[in-house]
Amino acid sequence: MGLALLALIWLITLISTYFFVAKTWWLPVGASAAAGWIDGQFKLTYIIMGIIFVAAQMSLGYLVWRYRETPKSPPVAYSHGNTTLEVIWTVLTAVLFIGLNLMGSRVWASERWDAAPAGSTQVEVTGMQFAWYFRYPGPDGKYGATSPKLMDPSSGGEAAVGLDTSDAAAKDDVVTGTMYLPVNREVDISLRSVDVIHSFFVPSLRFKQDAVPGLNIHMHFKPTAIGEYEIACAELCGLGHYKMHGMVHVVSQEDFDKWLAAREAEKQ
Ligand SMILES: [Cu+2]
Repeated sequence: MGLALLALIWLITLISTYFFVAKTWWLPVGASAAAGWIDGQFKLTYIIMGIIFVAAQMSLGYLVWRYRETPKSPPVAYSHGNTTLEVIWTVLTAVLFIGLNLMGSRVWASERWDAAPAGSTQVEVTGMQFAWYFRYPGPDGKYGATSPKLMDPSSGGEAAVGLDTSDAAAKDDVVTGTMYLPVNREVDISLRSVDVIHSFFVPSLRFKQDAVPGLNIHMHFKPTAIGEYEIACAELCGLGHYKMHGMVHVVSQEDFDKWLAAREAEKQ
């Protein structure tokens, strides 16, 4: 029985480790400036945790077998264990946990707390049950006023985000259901939510941030490869959560300008 348990524990350990080593369910190829940084952090975390995981599970399997019950086994005795060892592994775990957190938080903090560079593409992202809307401030570079009183999600587009069309700055605002971004230019995002907490997640851009009702959350990131990337809502936000999906089209600056000009023209 001891040997069967040892084999089972080792087998589960090796099979689950294999999927991480073979990167079976890995993230898609990174397409933003922070991707290398974030992937490096993932790698470091997985390597350290992987070594600890394999060592712990292998020893567990071995000990289960080593101290199996035999006719000669002595009666079970209570052992307190070893306080010094407990202190050591608790401190080591804490150092590792806090250290990895501090390292990882620097990536997020640089996108959150450092101001977006001048000349960034401005996009306001609004999450609502169950769609994403994207607003561009237009040639004046200023977002027009919005009001919760004007919000009508069933109408979609400008009405969904509650755009106040009587505001002069709102005249050239473009609201779309698909996100377009120019490549290799920093994007200054204003993230908002109409109803509940949503999470704007673009795996390829390694970007994920909650949208919280009542808050306008500024973040910035830089897409570095032309392509189409999937947006998912990463916060369970209601019955239609699974279909709260969208696309980011990262295009050349020229294509972006053309696309935006076409949207402006549609408005007139
Ligand atoms: Cu959602």
